[in-house]
Amino acid sequence: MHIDIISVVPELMQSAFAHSIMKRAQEKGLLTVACHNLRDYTTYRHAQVDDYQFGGGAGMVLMPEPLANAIEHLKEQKTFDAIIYMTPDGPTFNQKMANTLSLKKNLLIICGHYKGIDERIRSLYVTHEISIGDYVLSGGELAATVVVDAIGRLIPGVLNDETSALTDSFQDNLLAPAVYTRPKVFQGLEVPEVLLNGDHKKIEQWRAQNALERTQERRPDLLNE
Ligand code: 6GU
Repeated sequence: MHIDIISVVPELMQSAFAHSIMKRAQEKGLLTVACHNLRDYTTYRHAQVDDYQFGGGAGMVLMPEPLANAIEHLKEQKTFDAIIYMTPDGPTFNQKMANTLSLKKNLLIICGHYKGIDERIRSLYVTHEISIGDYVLSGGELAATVVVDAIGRLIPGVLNDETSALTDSFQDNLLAPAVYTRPKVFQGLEVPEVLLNGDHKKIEQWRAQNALERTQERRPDLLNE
């Protein structure tokens, strides 16, 4: 998969993609991420990319021409399966959306900043909009890193143990079961006996039960989806 990201502060994202699983995905050649600075695509003086909004009101808006220049430039090099605008007024991101997007080949993500982007870019170019939750961030960059991480780890071959994404929380509308490691007793609390005796069938049963109980207790809404 290849992901292009357009942003006014690409530096905000670079380190998120340079470590851990995102790093491994790129080293394995399964994922490439290219961050593009919107200021490289403006023809306005002083690398201006934003302006006051028509009609008045607080906050700057990203102008349409630099965004269109950047998008057109990237579209000349590849065909995008989705052009995604990160925005708090989009549909809320979830595991199902991550699963769907992880099967795509080329994604383009547009990060807004300030009050957002000129509405005409949304009309003309954007095919998908994504919010990561009901709160407002200063820009789409942190949200884009969340989305890229969630998608990237689902690309086949990225995770070491291919089954481990299948046992994640949300993968089948269940939260993941509790996990334990050494020592067997910690501050008086013991690891559940069933996990220690090597009976894999019993362990699977315990995990399924624990996942169901946790979901009922913490996120009953998931069970009705
Ligand atoms: Cl995608 N962008 C911004 N600026 N704020 C957000 C968001 C996105 N998702 C939740 N809050």
